[in-house]
Amino acid sequence: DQAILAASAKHPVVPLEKGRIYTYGTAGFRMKADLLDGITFRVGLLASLRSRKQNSRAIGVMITASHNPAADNGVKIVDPLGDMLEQEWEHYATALVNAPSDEKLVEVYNRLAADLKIDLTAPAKVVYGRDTRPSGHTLIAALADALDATNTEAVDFKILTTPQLHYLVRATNSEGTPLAYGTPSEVGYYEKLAEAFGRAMRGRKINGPLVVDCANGVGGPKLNEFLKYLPKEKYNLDITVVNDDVLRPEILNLDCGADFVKTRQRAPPHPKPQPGVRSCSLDGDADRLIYYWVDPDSGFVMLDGDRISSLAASFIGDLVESAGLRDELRIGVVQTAYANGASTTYITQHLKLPVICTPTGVKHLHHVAQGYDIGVYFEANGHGTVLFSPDALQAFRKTQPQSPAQKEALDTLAALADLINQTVGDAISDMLMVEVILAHKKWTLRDWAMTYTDLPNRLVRVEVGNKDLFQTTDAERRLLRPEGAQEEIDQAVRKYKEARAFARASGTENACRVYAEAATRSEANELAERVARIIE
Ligand code: NG1
Ligand code: ZN
Repeated sequence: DQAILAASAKHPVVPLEKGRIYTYGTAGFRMKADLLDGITFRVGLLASLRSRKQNSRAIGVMITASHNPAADNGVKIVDPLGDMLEQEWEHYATALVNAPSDEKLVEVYNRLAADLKIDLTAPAKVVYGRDTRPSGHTLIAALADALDATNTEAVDFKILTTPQLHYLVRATNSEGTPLAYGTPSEVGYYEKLAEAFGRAMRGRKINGPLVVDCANGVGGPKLNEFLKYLPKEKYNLDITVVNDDVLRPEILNLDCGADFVKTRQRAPPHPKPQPGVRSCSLDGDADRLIYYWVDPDSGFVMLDGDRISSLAASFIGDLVESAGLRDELRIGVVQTAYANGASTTYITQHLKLPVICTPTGVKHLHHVAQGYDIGVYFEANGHGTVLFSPDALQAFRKTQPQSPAQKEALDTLAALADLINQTVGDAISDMLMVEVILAHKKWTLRDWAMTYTDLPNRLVRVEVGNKDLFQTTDAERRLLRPEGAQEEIDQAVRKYKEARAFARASGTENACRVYAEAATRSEANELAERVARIIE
């Protein structure tokens, strides 16, 4: 207790105005970096408790604010298998962080340990990393003080992408077991992905050069490093890394990156887009991916998370068929309400695969995807992955092929399961998956874009007095409160063809979001504005 008290005094939490508290949200704690020192210290305390509760397995802590501006930062916890912190524990994080004094903090800490039957003398281990934000350096010091005060083994992996940290947590905990996920080092990550990429390509060639915009974030140096592990000539791999300047923090996520491309629906202005060149953007911590090109005739064309999801589902579905496993393995596609309606129709009617809709936030999608043998999940913003169950992995290895085609399908599936990050959405791993699929299908980005036509849509952010008044049901697609609002939205939607609209409170900002889609662009805009006026 004395050690925690003394260390906590060095890392005070900045009090909020009366009635407001810090909450562990979809992305952990995320805000202006200068508010985060005390919060990060307390998250360190929780990570040590979590490790002790989880039989001393390693817990991860990642310091990043993803696509947010450079002045922000954030801190989140990664569970032993590399997935996000169990939801129940988000409340414990909130309780620790909002304790009003150092003494109360120790009280909450000890009460949690007692209630959860945690042995505070058991070993604990926390592995951590951070993105390229300058504030990360001091936040790591706060975290290290908490680990020191609680006698926790600390492993500092320094600067990493978020998905690399998730990989390292799982690799650390599975090392030396039959479920070993990979060597628990940054090099181990590159080697695993490069080897799996080679097996998945099976001698095929990449279909043209690719420009990768790294949002001036951690993805830049990491992708440059990773490229050293890939034999470029062998696969015709011609990747140009742009926006990879991490020495000027102020340009992080500035007019570039996956979030810019998705929300502004245009290519980053720098470097000047070359018509026809295949391009993609990562976000500031390299867990989101958006593809696009500027068409000499029709202008900017974007291939977002829904496209990546349907591309993966289509390819993997065909492989499962060729592998003779269609009746054995259940494939499901998980989306949120923000998925374009045309993608949902394409997946259910053309690919004949079930689509499940969950609330926003990848933890919800991840959880539902785990219920399938092969669970494909992506948010429209480009964050997602494909999960393979132990049964699926076993089937890829154990099925006796009756033909060379069946063998090829089984081997390709096994390679994809190694190539695709199983812990969390990973832009670098997802990019390689997309490249493998396009190479197998011999598709250009235009071929990919031709699979279906997106319904015109519009997303608007609406300032409201109190966003907590907005309660939803049906995976956030309908409002329960304020009373009467949903009836008004329904009436507005009925005025348009092929239309859909919903409103919900943002989980990461103090505002509501309205999404609308309809048969034409002007109708989608009009509907979005009508709904915005209803909830304003
Ligand atoms: P909120 O602010 O709850 O809409 C946003 C994104 C989510 C998710 C989280 C976490 C949209 C519409 N919402 O959530 O998809 O990625 O941030 O980063 O893009
Ligand atoms: Zn991110």
